[in-house]
Amino acid sequence: SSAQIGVTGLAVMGRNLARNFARNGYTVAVHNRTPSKMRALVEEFGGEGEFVPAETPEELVAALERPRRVMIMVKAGDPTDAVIQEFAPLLEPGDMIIDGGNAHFADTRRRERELRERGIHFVGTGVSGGEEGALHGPSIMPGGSAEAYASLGPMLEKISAKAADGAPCVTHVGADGAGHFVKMVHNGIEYADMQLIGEAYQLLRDVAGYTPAQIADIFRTWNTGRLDSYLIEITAEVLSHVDARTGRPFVDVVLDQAEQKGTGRWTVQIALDLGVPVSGIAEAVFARSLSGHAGLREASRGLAGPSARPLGEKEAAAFADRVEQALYASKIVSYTQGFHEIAAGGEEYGWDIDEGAVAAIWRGGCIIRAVFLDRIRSAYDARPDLPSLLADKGFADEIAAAQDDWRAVLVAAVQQGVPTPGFSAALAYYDALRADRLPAALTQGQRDYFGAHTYKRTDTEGTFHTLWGGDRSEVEA
Ligand code: NBP
Repeated sequence: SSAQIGVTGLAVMGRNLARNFARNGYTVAVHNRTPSKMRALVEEFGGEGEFVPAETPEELVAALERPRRVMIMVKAGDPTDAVIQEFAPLLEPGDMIIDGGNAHFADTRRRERELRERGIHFVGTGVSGGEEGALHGPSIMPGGSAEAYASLGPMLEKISAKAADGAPCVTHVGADGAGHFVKMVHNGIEYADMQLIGEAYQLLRDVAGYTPAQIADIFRTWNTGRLDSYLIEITAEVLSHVDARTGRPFVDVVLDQAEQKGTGRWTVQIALDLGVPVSGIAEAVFARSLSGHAGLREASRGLAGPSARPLGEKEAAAFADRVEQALYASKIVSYTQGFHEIAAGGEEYGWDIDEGAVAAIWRGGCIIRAVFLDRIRSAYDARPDLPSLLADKGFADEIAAAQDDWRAVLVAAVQQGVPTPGFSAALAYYDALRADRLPAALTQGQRDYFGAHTYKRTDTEGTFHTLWGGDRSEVEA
């Protein structure tokens, strides 16, 4: 019994995480339901470090030092419960089960509670960065108890990605499901980032008239500035890729129907429950669903509307600069919304989440890694009770400087019929927040008219109702 950690579930993610632990000097017991995958791992990568092959759950558990740490990397949902059922009876109080799959945080809360009753620590942890991240260093978002983190944290810090300043991209996010909650919002923000980049591309293509190769160069330039990020970098790569079969731009031969696995949808569903406006993330999820409705799109193709009239060379370059401003401002808004959801989740579930620390661990390893996250971290460091990212003077100033261009880009998009749900939702959110008065007052009047739902007044305390069907006098409710 010498292994510091056991990994069960050795598909792409589990295999690479096990290798990452081994490469960092840990002895790793490895197990998979179908043992051939376990044997293949040991055969192919056994030279990278110390692996203890386990054919059965009993063998895996027997190989571990105490308190035991068993990491589960299987398909989220029922398979995770099945594996917990298999391992929990073999463990003792003080031992730990770590679920690194993409679990729904509500499942993680339930599992944590059930295992806690048996004295077993359950650490639901978000792991971002795909298979490459798992091998070379992911961004890790563990929940669970502080006691569990004290024992597990140093190992996670070792295998995690490191930010540019050398800080490990892992932090104890909060109790029970906090880690999976934050991972969920991370994915929602990722959807929004991708949608905004997609809209920028479409505008550069249709309004500015650039080719995919030219747009790739524009993204490369943007990637040297404040938009510097993994997603902008790979966007340039995808746009400059030429299809070998046809010689056409790759982006022109791919079916334009985006798929999704569900974490973006969860982010929006939970935001609806929490009453948090994450309109940018919601538009990103809806944009993917819309793209997939092939029949509906086919039936709508003849609908009237303007077609884009590409700009001349000089105007196009100026327009591209404006699109950069619009993209950056919209990005600030979607992170504002995502961090609002994290704060609201923390309040609802009693997690003490340090938003600045969350921004910091997203700086490396994960899909949304970006220079921008340093800014968010600094904003929260400067003011831990920041009510909204837009309340940070730096971000507010940047939006102030960007907004004329942001609005001009949207005017062009609307006039030329280019759909920009992400840019538009972000601007509407911004304008609604800064408005002196919202039509919510009228909504309250309508609700009181048809349903006697009452309203409050701006000039005096109390709750009121107008006798709409009578003499329209006001009564106190
Ligand atoms: P998969 O999600 O494809 O799951 C395959 C693994 O689950 C195999 O080891 C399989 O064993 C095992 N498994 C299943 Br399915 N049902 C089982 C059961 N009833 N009992 C025991 N084992 C069972 O693997 P993955 O793509 O490596 O992802 C693992 C986790 O990490 C998932 O939760 C995923 O959402 C998450 N994640 C994935 C990525 C990514 O980029 N792929 C990124 C971040 C997080 P078998 O070999 O015997 O069939």
